[in-house]
Amino acid sequence: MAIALVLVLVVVGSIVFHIFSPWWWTPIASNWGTIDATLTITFWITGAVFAAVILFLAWCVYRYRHTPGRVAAYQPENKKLEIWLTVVTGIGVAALLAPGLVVWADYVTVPDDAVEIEVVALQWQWNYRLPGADGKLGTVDNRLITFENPLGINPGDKAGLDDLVIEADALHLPIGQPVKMLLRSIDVLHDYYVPEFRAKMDMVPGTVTYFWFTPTRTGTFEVLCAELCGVGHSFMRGEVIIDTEEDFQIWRDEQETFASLSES
Ligand SMILES: [Cu+2]
Repeated sequence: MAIALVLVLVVVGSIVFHIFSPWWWTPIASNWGTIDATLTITFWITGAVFAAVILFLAWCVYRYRHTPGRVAAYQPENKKLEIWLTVVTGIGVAALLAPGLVVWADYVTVPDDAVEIEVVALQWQWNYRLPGADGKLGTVDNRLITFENPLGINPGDKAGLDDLVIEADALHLPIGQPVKMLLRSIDVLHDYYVPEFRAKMDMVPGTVTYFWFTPTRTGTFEVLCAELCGVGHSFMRGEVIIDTEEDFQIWRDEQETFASLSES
């Protein structure tokens, strides 16, 4: 009886803790509300199953408690119960997976008007490259990386000369503008993650990965590396500042281009 009661309390306690927990998501700052929705659906389904299983266990502990003279009956097959459990489990698993597939399709379909911004990760800092007046990023090659050319921009490619180079400093982005984040790493695996944007992606040396998002509110947001990348991993932080269009232009005009960096 006491164990059955403890099991019921575990369920009640878990639900109460979930409702009153001080830990919850940071307020969202991007278009990815659907990612929160999939998590909420997951919480509802797993929460309901958790409560159902534990309460069933509590009921069994109470209902079939030891009574002198009572013996257990062995029932290896029960078709009706097996069909019922398979169908309910199948629906539950499909409901967990299907919303994610819909959101993932959006996540990998970059809008045509997205601006390309490059993030270059290295142990242990974040660098960025923004397209210059031509609106295009020039080609790069990691073999061209030097102290003066930290991103390995190809000096022979005219499109790269006006690219803006932000080295180990905050990235500014304008509110409401979809951005495609092109992710490069020049050493080990990293992962670009801003919790408020609800978007992240691994950065893999030798390839360019990406994700896209649209900032929906101004403010300063912390960038974290979400892939253990060496002893400095926990210090691999940065800032993204979402500006109004006017503030963004002011910041943008102050940045150094690749051409001006190579002259100095
Ligand atoms: Cu890292």
